[in-house]
Amino acid sequence: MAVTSTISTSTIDTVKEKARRLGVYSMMSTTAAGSGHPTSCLSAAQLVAGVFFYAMKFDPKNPNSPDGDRFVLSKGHAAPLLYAALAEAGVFPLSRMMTLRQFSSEMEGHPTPLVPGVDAATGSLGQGLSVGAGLAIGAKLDGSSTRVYVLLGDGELAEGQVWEAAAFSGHYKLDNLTAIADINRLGQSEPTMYQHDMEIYRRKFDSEGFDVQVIDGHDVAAVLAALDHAKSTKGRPQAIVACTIKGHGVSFIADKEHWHGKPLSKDELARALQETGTVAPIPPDDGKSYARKSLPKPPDFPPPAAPDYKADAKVATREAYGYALKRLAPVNPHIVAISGDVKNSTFSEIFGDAYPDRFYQGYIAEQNMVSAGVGLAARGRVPFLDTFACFLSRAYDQVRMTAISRASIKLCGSHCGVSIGEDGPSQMALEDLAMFRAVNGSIIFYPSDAVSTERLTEAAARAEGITYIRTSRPKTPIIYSTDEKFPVPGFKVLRKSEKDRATVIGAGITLHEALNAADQLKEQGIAIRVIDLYCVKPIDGDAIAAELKATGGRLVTVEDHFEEGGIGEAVLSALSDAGTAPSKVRRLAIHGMPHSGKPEELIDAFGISARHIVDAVAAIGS
Ligand SMILES: Cc1ncc(C[n+]2csc(CCOP(=O)(O)OP(=O)(O)O)c2C)c(N)n1
Repeated sequence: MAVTSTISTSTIDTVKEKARRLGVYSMMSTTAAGSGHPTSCLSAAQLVAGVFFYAMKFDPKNPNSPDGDRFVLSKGHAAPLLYAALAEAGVFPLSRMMTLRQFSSEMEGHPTPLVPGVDAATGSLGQGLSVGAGLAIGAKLDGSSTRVYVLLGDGELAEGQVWEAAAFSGHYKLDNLTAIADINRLGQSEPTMYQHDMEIYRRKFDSEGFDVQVIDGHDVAAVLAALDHAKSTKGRPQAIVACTIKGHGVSFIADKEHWHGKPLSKDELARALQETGTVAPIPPDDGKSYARKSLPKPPDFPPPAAPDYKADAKVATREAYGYALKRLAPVNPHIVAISGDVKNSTFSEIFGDAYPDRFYQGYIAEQNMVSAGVGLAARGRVPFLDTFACFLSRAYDQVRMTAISRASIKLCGSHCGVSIGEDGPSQMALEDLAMFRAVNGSIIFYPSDAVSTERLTEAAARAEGITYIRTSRPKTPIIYSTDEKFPVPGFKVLRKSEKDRATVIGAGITLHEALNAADQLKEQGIAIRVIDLYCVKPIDGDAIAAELKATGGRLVTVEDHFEEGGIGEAVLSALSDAGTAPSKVRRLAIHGMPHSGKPEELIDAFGISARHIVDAVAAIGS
């Protein structure tokens, strides 16, 4: 319900004028660029002007300050409107805003954190409310009064992730989070499902625990009153559901279909400005970049206590991940964990039980979990996010956007491969290495024992960008002494002699099969070199090449993953980058559709057991 308030006429007039200018600048910059979404900007001009020039606590000289309020443009295609607001606020000159979409400019077609004032990349619709929830949780953890505003489109509200985020925000009573929904009736190709049925949107947000106000989004007095009311709301997030017109203020584009994503021609712009009024001429850009020079990085921290395992213990790497987080927690207060309702399988509950204030139940909403991690990272937190490795594929677009956000998040995927056994193929991750290898700048750890899991989890906490930790379900023996170091990139040579016939590379469960194969072959008088590829990306191709050369160039890779994009391909491409190739190679990987069964049975049936390694070594000869 809209609320009356005592906002002065001059304040309202000031914001009205700001909104007018933001609309004009959006049309001008998109016309200059020859592409962009002016009609999507015009529907939200009053909303954004209200946020930036009335509600937000915001220092234009330090626009990413954690002390300030945050704005997330979930409908990222309205970037020109955001850039106009930032320019009008004085973050950078208006002339820079006019470099929209140019190769030499940080003002890209959709926002990225290279633009001062932006925390996360948007443009893949549906993710902004989750980012906002992460920022809001981060602010609460910091004890900060920061508020977070998120602008969403109505077409965008069809994305399931928006409602994952709404449920999450409502559940955690994020009263420092305001969602503003720009209900302009039109999507890209046709009207939205609910068009201007405001009641549906009211009910949807209400059912997730939001305080909801339905307003006329072009009535500046109503917008400001709604923002005041949101600010004063305690105990729950707020939604301002704003009825708007796409292309508002320009008669020949307002509420018209087929104008989405179309800039005005120069003549059309001139006609539009006759209706909206003009602005002072904007000088040409001087070429000076305003791109942010530094983005949030994981803070450094002192070494944690050493892992503590008996040499003869058998511990699953998934369980060691939980111990690692718990051991890291006291030395790194920035660590926060979210689990997708599997904390008792991924073992993040070991951390959560010890540090309940830093653990969030993400429920079964992996997309929200990943994007909330981006918000947390933007606030200087070190987010560890976990689920079964196979379910991270549901959030692959969010992972991709994390890379564009240059955000440092840590993902742990447990239950990789056929070695999970009885649960069957729906629970087995067999594509995850391929998926994460393709992500720009990603780091992939695949530990084989509890000690390396702990050390690599520590390395993940220190790493910039996206780090993926692949853990396994079965218990495995301890291989390493607790003071072993695991450099990145790197691998460990676990069996080595002058007479090695072949290099066998495995990781996780297959490393143990390779060690078993080495023992069997030794009994036949055959020596092999065994490598633990604990870091699947990046790989030091020169160092692998040196080991390979010493074994006559004969290579066997063995992995609990489909052949495509896994360890075999990773090793071969690293060798190729190092200017070499194996003389003979066998790649043992999962082929065909796996099935329920006992782990050992499946490892053998799908061709990655010690027996198959022995055969592969025999096949590539001496
Ligand atoms: C996940 C995703 N799907 C499709 C698109 C392509 N796309 C860009 S804008 C848009 C329409 C958005 O409509 P709405 O959210 O109502 O925003 P408006 O432009 O109307 O303000 C679409 C389909 C996208 N960017 N992201």
